[in-house]
Amino acid sequence: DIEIPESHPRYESLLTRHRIEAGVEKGITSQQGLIAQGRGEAYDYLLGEETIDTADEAARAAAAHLLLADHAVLSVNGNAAALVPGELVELAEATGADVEVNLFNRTEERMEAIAEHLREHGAEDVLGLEADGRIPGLDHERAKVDADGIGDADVVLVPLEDGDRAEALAAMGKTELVIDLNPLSRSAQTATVPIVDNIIRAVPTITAHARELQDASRDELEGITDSFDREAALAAAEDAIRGGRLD
Ligand code: PTJ
Repeated sequence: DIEIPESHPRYESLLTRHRIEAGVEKGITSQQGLIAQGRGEAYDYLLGEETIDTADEAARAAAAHLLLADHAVLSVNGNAAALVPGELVELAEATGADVEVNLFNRTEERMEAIAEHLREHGAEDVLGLEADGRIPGLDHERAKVDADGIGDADVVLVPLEDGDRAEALAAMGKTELVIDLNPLSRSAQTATVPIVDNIIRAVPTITAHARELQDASRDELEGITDSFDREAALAAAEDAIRGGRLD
């Protein structure tokens, strides 16, 4: 393991990189995952590596959707598993959501390695290995889901999703909660709730809101989801990035 002093000005960013590298070494994260992380880092740098107010509001709306759901599923890919395995398990526990491994570049080895990694971090049931359901409109491998998981879900959290799948899930009528640092990506653009923030910060933020809203009434939760303005959140994130560090 490498040692990064916490006082380093870019501590979190270096820690994140290290986790992604370790993920590749463990057979969890794909090589493409490294490229995706690099792209994400560039946006995060421009955002000031912090959770902007509208991302916090989005995280709160996402928490309300997860609590209101009949069946919520957290979709986990190779980057999410490497970066926030324990945090995803905590979010699942706080909201009653299921956890499903769902990969862009699906291989049985990586499916197994990620499921095992999540179990090591406390997950009891990990879905995704049965793959007896399909997302309509996608080619074979990328369409695979569990029929009693994402196939059945009314609310899905899809961190770092590729645009095609985000669109196909939205076309199935699912409420999509997307974590993506690029507010212009098709995933963020098609999401019911786009959370423009680093997954490292976003997942614990959603969990904190879910815990705080634990005893909220249905009316109160619906008030939060109804008043969330996705267009305004996307515009604010884009402004923050364009204004970036020039402010
Ligand atoms: O493990 P797999 O096979 O499912 O593959 C996962 C990746 C992420 C490689 C795959 O879905 C992919 O290629 O995604 P894209 O099209 O590169 O999109 C990833 C998006 O996530 C980009 O818009 C990035 O800006 C964003 N992103 C990258 N790292 C982070 C991030 N968003 C939030 N937090 C991050 N740490």
